Amino acid sequence: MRYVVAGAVLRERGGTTELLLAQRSYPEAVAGLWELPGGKAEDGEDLADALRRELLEELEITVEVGAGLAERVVLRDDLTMLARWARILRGTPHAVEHRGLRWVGPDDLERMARTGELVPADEVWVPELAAVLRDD
Ligand code: 523
Repeated sequence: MRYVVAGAVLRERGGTTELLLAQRSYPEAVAGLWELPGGKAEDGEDLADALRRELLEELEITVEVGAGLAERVVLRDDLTMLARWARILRGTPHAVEHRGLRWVGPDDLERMARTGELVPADEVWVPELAAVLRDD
């Protein structure tokens, strides 16, 4: 089994918590839609290491990787996607491979899910993400 690991990157802003979303630039089917940034782990690569590597490559940030979100998504027979909470230790996110980046609160996130602006596979995380964004 191969894994795609995505990061739920949070920041504190004026007493509210925000989540980083990244807009995919490829493939055609999902270009323009927003996702939790991440990518495929190499065979045998520790999943936290894989997420740190992907976010450094894609966003030029160094993150601390935390616990996993509850839901996992089967993308294909041989490919499962999961997400981990993450916090920026160094750097400001830049869209190296993405079309754009944005920070959202729970209302924005839920609205984007309703209007089909998220990568479909990522919709499974919206309830847990929104709950944490509201609680924090
Ligand atoms: N997803 C997805 N949501 C999400 C990510 C990071 C990835 O649905 N938040 C899917 C999209 C692709 C697969 O996972 O089907 C691999 O993601 P990708 O392309 O971001 O990972 P890479 O860059 O490691 O893989 P390659 O493009 O194959 O190099």
